[in-house]
Amino acid sequence: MKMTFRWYGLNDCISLQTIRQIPGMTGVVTAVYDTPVGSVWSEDSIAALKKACDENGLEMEVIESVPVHEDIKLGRCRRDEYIENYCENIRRLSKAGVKCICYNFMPVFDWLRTNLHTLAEDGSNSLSYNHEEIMKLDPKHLSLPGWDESYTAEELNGLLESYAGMTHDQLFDNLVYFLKRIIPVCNDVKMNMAIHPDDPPWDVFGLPRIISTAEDYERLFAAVPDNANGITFCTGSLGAGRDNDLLQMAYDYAKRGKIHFAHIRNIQYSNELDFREVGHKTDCGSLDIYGIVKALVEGGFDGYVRPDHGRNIWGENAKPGYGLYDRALGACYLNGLFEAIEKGRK
Ligand SMILES: [Mn+2]
Repeated sequence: MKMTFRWYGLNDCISLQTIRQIPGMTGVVTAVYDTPVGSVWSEDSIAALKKACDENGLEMEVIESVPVHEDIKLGRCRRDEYIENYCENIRRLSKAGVKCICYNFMPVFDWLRTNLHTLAEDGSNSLSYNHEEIMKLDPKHLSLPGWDESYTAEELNGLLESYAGMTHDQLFDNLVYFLKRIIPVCNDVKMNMAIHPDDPPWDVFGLPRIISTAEDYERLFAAVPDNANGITFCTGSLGAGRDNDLLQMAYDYAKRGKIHFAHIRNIQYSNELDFREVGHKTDCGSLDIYGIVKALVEGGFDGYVRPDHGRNIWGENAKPGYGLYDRALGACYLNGLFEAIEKGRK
């Protein structure tokens, strides 16, 4: 296992000098942020990130994310051009020493929350999700907290219309089309692809979502069985699905060598669908983080881990979910769990 920390590049207010001081940190998870989705990343931009990491004794072996252009998800005619660009990014990143790429295949929206600053009793605040509030929203006139307003209202409406009537099977076929073209490149250059699950793991605004359950994973692995076609096991995303058996999934997919990357965080259920993000420790929330780490270790997991979202604590007012303090605490807790469980088995 290698413990890593998400870093938003040279403009991140959390510096690499700071990250390297967290005990047990081996590297960062980052991306090139200066290029439009679907384009090829410049070798200079990749090299600048790599150089900064090298200078701080941190590895840059995981990229999160190389985003997938909507035309690929929609199966539009320009998809081949965007897939070729994606393949070129895989080659360039591999040349820079990257071993794993995290991506997702969620139409239009990725993560969805209704409040980014839900206050807890201890005075900390964190992200939360309220399904009723989501249902009340009109996706065509959306104002969601944290939603990246990279689309104008018109573009968003156009995009939503393009997805009208798209079924789960059609979206899945478009994912397989994409994977069948990129995985041979991954095999050539020894890159692992790690698809992030849907967050939350159910359809939103009538848009299909296809990486939410154990059944979805079986379909994914069967369609493209190569080892390079793996997953990002995100406990907070999958854990919002009350029927997902995270311990079983963690053990099973680790055993099959499918988990290239793990995002670990805890959430507290407030009813059947709603939740808020909490501290990483098991008894802070509804997920058995100890049990999940134990299942990963027993399954032989040897991929990358990062503490996923943290709360705002100690007066920090960070990018939602991505402050320093709570994620650093999470990393230390997770390192402790891994060490104890791994040594306990010897
Ligand atoms: Mn995640």
